[in-house]
Amino acid sequence: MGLTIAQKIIQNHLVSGEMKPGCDIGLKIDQTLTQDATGTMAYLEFEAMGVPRVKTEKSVAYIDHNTLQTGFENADDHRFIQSVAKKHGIWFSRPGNGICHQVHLERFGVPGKTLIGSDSHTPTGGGIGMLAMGAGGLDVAVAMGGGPYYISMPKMLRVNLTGKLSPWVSAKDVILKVLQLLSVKGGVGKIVEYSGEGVKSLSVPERATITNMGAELGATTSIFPSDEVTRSFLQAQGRGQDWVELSSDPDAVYDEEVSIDLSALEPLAACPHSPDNVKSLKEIGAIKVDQVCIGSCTNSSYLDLMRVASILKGKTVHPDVSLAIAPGSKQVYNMLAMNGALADIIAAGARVLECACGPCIGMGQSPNSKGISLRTFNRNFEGRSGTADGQIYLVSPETAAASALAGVLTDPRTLGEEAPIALPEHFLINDNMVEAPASEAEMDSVEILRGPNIKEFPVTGPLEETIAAKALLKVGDNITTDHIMPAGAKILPYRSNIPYLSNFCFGVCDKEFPARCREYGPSVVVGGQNYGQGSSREHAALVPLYLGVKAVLVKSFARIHCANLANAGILPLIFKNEADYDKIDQMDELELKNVRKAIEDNAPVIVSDKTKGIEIETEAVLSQRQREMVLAGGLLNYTREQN
Ligand code: MIC
Ligand code: SF4
Repeated sequence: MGLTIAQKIIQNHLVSGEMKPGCDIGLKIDQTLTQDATGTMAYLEFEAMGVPRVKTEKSVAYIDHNTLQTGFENADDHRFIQSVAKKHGIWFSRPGNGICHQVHLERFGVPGKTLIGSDSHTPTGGGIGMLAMGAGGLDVAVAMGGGPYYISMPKMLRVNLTGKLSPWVSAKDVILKVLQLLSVKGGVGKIVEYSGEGVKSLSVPERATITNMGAELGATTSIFPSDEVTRSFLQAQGRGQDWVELSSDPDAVYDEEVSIDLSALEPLAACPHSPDNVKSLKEIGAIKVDQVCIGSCTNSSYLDLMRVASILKGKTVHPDVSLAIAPGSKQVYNMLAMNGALADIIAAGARVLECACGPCIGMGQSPNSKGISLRTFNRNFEGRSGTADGQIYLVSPETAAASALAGVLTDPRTLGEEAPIALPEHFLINDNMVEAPASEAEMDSVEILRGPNIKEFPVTGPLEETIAAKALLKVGDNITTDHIMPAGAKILPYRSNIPYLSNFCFGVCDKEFPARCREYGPSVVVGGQNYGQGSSREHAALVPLYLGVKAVLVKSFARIHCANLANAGILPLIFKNEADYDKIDQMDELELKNVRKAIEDNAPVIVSDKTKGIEIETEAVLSQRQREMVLAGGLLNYTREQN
C-alpha cells in the first residue's frame, strides 16, 4: 500500500510504535524552535534536564513575542535566552529579526525533516514539506536533549485543490474556506495534506499561509508536497542544497478527503470571535472599519506585503482607520525598503511596526472600545487584542489593504486589475541578526544571565492514591488557552514568572479563581468540549499546577493542551458520559479514589461527588507512556527517572 507524504516522513523518523491511527508513536526530531514567550520556560526545563549541548541537527531560539520593553522584564528574558542558546548549542535570532515561523521558513526549514516548536503555528513549516508540529515547552526541551517526541498516530485528511485562484483571491481565503468546511475541531487527530493540480499554482509563502492556519483546525499539522516550486524558493534563499522532492504515492490511502476548486473561491472573513466563523464579504456587508492590522506569522511574507504596497501606492489611508503593518522578517522589511515598496506604504499613511508578533499577541495596537479591526492574523478569540469588546475579523492582506483605504469592509475585486507580483529570483540574504552558538571548546565559559524575572517553575510529586479536591471552577465549551492564561502586554512579560502569572489565571472567565485556589487548596477544573484550544503555551498547565489544580475534567481536549497537562502532572480526564457534565456544580466536593491504581491498570477513574452523593465515571486521556509519566509526577520527573 502506498504512503502519504506525512506517512513517509513519519516512517523515516519512527523510533517506537506502529503507524496505525491512534497508536502512540515516538518520532526522532531533527529541528526545534522556540519563541521567547514559551522559550524561557522551555530553557529552564532544558537546564533542569542537565544535558550540556542540544542533540538536534538544528535548534533555533527566536525573540519575537515579547519585544515591547516597558520594564526590565522582557529584556532580561531575552538575555537569559541568548546566553542559554550560546552555551547549549542553539542558534539565536535576535529581536527585530522577525517572527519565528516566517524566519524559520526562509532560513532554516528543510523538506522531509521533522520540526517541533513551542508554538502552535509551527506547522507553517509544512509549506516547504516539513513535518512541523506545535508542542509544549517541555516536549521541546526533551527533543533538544535527543529524546523522541510522542504523538498519537494521526489520521490522514486529503485536501484536493483544483483550478487556480482568481485575481484578488488569496491563500488566506483558501484556509478560511477550509475552516468554514471543517470547523476549529475538524482537524483534531489528523494531518491535513494538500494535493492535486491546484498545488502547483501556489507559491511557498502562500502554502505556508495555509499550513500556518491549519493550527486553527486543531490539526496535528498540515503539509504540502516538496516540488519544483519548493526548489525555486529554496534556491532563491540560497539553500538549493536543502531541497529534496516529496510527494505521496499514487496509491496512498487517506482516511478522509475534501475538494476545493480554487477558481470558485471568493474573498472571505472570519467574524468575531472564532477563526471558523467564516462568511463571504458579501454576506457581512460594508461594515465601518476602525483599524486594520497587517502582519503576523500567517500573512507577512514578501509576497503579501508587496501586494499590500501595490494597493496602497499613491493612495491615502481613510482618516477614520488606523493601519498598522508589521513585516514578518528582517529579510522582508529590508527588501521592501530597497525596492521602494516601503516608501509606498509609508506615503499612504500606514504605521509601520517592527518585525514581530506585535498586535497579534496583544503587544500594542489594541483597538478602540467596541472597535472593528480587520486583521490578516490567524486568531480572533475574545479579548486577545487587548480590548475586551474589540470585534476582530480575520481577512487576507488584499481585503485588509482595500478596506484600509475605503474605511469600510471592501472586496478587493472592486479595485480593478491586479498587478502581477512574482517572488524574486534571489531573496536578500543577510543573517547578521542570527547568532551562532559557542563552540564545544568555548561553551563552558559562557555565563547564563539570570535576571530577577526568572523564577523557578512548579514541579509536582508522584500521583497520589486518593485526591480530595473541590471543583473550584466550572466552564463551558471551547475554552482557549487565552482564557486559561491570558496574553497581552500587561502579563506577557512574566512568562518566566509563574507565581506572578498565577494572579491572572482564568481572569477572563472568573477573576476570583486564583483567590479560591489559595483559600481551598487542591482543585479540579470542570469544562466542556475542545478545552484548551488555541496556543501551545504550557503556562496554561503550569499556572494551574502552581495553584493546586490536580485534574481537569472535561468533555474533550485540544491536543497540545492535553499533552501539556500530562507533562505537568495534572490528570486530563474526560466524562465517559457527557451528560454527567451537568451533574457537577462549581464548589462541589470531589474525591478521586484509587486513582494511581486506575491509571496503572488503564481503568476508568471514578470521581465521587460528595456534595451530590453520586459517582461519575471518567477516563484519563493518556497513552501508556503518559500514564507512567503522570504516575511519576510529570515529564520532568519521568525523564529524570528514565535517565
Ligand atoms: C499565540 O499565538 O497564542 C502564541 C502566543 O504564539 C502561542 C504561544 C504562546 O502562548 O506563547 C501559540 O500559538 O502557541
Ligand atoms: Fe506570533 Fe501571532 Fe504567530 Fe502566535 S499567531 S506566533 S503571536 S504572530
